[in-house]
Amino acid sequence: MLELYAFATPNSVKIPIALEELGIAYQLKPINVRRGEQKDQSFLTLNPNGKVPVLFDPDGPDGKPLTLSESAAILIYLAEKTGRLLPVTGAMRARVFEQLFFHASGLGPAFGQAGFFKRNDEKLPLAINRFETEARRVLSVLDGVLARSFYVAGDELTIADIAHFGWLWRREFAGIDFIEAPNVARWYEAMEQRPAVGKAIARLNGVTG
Ligand SMILES: N[C@@H](CCC(=O)N[C@@H](CS)C(=O)NCC(=O)O)C(=O)O
Repeated sequence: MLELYAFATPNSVKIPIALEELGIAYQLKPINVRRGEQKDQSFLTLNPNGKVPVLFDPDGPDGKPLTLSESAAILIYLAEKTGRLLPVTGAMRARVFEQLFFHASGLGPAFGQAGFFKRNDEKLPLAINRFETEARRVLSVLDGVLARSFYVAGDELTIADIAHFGWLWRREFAGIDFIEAPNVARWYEAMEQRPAVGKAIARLNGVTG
C-alpha cells in the first residue's frame, strides 16, 4: 500500500485529495511539523529537504519502490500512474502544467511568506506589505482564470485544481479571503463539496489535526 508522510498543511492536503479522487488506498504517516519532526534524521532520509508531503510507493515504475517529495511532482506521478486528472496531450495538458508551476512558484510561496511575516513576532512592515500585496495579486490572477473556465485548466477537474486547493484551504494563515475573488469563491465551494475532498481533509485532520 502507498504511504503518505503528511501533516494538516497546505502542501500535504493535496496528496490525500488526489488519492481519494483516484480511489487509491493509502496509509497516512503523520509528521508533526509543529514539533519539527520533518527535520528528524529518519525523515531526512526520505526527503533531504525536510518538508512534507512525501509519498512512498512500494510498487513504483518498473516494479521498484519509489520515494517522492514535492507536492506537484507527486500529483503528476499519481496522474501518470493512473492515467487520470492530467490530459495525455493537447492544450489542456499545457494549461495544467501552467497552473501547477504558477501554484508552485507564485501562489504557494506568496501565501506562505504572507503568513510567515504576518505572524512573526518581529513585525517588518515592508515584508508584510510586500507579501500580502503579492498574495492578493496572484489570487486576482487566479480569479481571472476562473472567470473563463469552471476548473483552473478547463472544464474538467485536474491535478492543477488540487494543487491550488491546498493553499486556498489554508488561506486564513496568509490573512487572505475571497471577498475580491468571486470566481475563486465559486470554484472553492465546488471543490469543497466533492466527496473526495471532504474525505481527504477528514482523514488528514483525524491523524494530524
Ligand atoms: N515545494 C514543497 C513545499 C513543501 C512545504 O513547504 N511543506 C511545508 C508544509 S506545507 C513544511 O514541511 N514545512 C516545514 C518546514 O519547512 O520545516 C511542496 O510543494 O511539497
